[in-house]
Amino acid sequence: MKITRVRSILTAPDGIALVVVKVETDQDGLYGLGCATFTQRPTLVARAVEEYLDPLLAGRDPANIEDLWRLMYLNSYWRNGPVLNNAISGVDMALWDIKGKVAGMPVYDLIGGKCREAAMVYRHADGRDPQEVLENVLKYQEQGALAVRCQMGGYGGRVKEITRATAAPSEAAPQATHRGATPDRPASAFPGAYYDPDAYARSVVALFDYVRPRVDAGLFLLHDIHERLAPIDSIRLARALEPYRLFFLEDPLAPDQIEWFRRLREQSATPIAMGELHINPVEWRALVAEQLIDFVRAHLSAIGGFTPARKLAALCEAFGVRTAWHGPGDVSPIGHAANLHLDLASPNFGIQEVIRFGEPLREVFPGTPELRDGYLWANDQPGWGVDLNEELAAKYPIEVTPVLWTQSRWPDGTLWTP
Ligand code: GCO
Ligand code: MG
Repeated sequence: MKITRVRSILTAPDGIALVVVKVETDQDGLYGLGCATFTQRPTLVARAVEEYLDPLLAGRDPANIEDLWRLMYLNSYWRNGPVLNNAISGVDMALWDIKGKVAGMPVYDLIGGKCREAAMVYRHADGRDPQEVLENVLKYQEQGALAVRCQMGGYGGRVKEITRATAAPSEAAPQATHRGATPDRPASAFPGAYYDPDAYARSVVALFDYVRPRVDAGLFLLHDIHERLAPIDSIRLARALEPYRLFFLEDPLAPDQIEWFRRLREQSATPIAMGELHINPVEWRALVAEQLIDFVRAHLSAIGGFTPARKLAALCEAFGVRTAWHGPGDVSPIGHAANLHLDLASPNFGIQEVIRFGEPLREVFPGTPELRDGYLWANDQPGWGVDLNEELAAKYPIEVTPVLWTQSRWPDGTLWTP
């Protein structure tokens, strides 16, 4: 069997740019699909696939996944960047899809079989104030959710976006439109997504103080700091949240702050989740081996796909760390299926993040996993069990514009990790 062509498909059925890679073979009708979604830089991933991986892989046997993964990884000499990792992931997941189709088995069967029937998921409850967040949590609770993430406003609390127009030097500083986490800022402030880290941290404690006693005691609650605080303020917040028994507190620190995790661990018993921003194995090795985190959360395509994620899951198992793979809207249904197959086959699975899959997305990707009663369910079709309707995908072109939300700023205008 030989690979004949590797190409990428860009589509945005639910309004978020997704990158899918298709690996075609010389066997009639046999192909595989993989997720390569880096939504902030989708066209670069597509070019890496078509200009470098397609010629590299043409004529090779798709059965040798381990060898092909290393071939793609080492071929650029410089490695471990998000663009190339995503491109490698697109091919890697497609090769697993092909292997499953050849064997007539879902991927979770290929890697050892099910440890559980379905994966417990958490839903996202947002709101402008604690009351609105609570209403959304209760709505999910009624629908059978077992776990809910609570956020007030965007990441970092209520964010006020200043565009170039409102930040013209002749204008007075834009005024705060609501109390709380929207700060005043200097006149002629740079454009960006402004938030006040101190007000944000206080608002999170107030949020859980309001929500926790008003929902079922057994409902799991989560929160994502999204690296919005200075390290010591994250530690203080993790301690303040202990009485509310979070299932986990996510991204209290940035990937390059490994030393701070040691301090955080000594200070707080709030369970910690980390890893959606990881791209290089050195970023997670110490966190897992020193048991500094409780849940690993890699974005599968950003670390290079299913092959490295499977190894990461096994490493975590040895150290008592559980998995909580990244599953937001900027993961394609193929990527969600890859998360799910790993969830089903990993003894140390913890929880799965998931979004509501919109109707257009389900039509473009027939076989998308089903969300039911607080769990995500896979079908038992060979490979990932998810296909791509390319004609329909073409009806949802992606849009490439400068990303504003990653220009997150503190009240004085300082850029901070988004
Ligand atoms: C999460 C996240 C995401 C990211 C997004 C970036 O789901 O935990 O932090 O929503 O912000 O994937 O593109
Ligand atoms: Mg997150």
